Amino acid sequence: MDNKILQTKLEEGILLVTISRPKAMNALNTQFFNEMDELIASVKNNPEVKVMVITGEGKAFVAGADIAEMVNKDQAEGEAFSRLGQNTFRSLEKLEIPVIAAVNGFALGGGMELTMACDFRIAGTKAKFGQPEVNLGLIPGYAGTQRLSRLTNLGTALYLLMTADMIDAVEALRIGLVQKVVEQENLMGEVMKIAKNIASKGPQAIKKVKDVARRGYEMSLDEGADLEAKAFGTLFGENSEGREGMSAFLEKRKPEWK
Ligand code: CO8
Repeated sequence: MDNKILQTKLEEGILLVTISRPKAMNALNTQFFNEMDELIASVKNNPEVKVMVITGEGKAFVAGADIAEMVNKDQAEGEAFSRLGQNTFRSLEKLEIPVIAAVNGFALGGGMELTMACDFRIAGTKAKFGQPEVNLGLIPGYAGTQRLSRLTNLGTALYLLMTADMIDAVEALRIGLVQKVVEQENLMGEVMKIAKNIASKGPQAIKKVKDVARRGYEMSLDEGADLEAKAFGTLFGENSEGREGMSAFLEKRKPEWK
């Protein structure tokens, strides 16, 4: 029996990662973070992987950090557990390739924080989002207090963080937390279609657009625009991807990416 929490499948350049601990609603424990760190390291060294998709098995995406593992922690251990998750999610966010969250069900607490570390979120109609930490006398610990306001706005973030309200996929779409809502039974089909579409684009361009948009978001407009100009230039060298893409257009053929 495979006791791994992360089940993976590589298909046409798309790495589908299923979080599989359904008896505990896929709650995030130390084993999860260790496996995710290993997976991120292996993806960095695998040029076959063009896009990563993360989903959950059963009725949850992830129902939060593992409360049973957290309950006996002291102050130093609590802080360390927070940093463990923060570091993993930050490395996930910094992967060069796109990472899509396919939100199939409950994405609560650390689970919602995981979706927010992905590049964008596609939700099935059964998806539910929430930051219920204050119900437990806690606060989010995987940078949810930071990412939620950046992805929506400060008022929306504070409302959700303070009320611990659980919202459905349509409300998540309305506040800009998710980018698309699809019928539950079509979720994985739709997400794979989106992932394959992205994987068909110039791979260097996709990596650059992620890098520039993400890093630029934390800079002034002038600094971000400078980053963009430099990245733009790199796509023009001899044998470059941009040259191939533009030539293919003019020659009315499909580009051949390296
Ligand atoms: N941790 C551990 N076990 C969990 C968790 C969790 N987060 N969520 C569910 N489970 C377990 C339940 O205990 C239950 O186990 P058992 O069968 O052994 O009793 C099993 O999963 C099934 O759960 P339910 O019976 O409750 O299933 P329901 O369908 O009735 O309810 C819910 C589903 C609504 C998802 C419900 O389980 C729930 O409310 N879960 C907790 C949600 C929550 O509060 N999440 C936030 C956790 S705190 C957090 O994420 C902080 C992140 C930052 C941490 C920083 C580190 C310090």
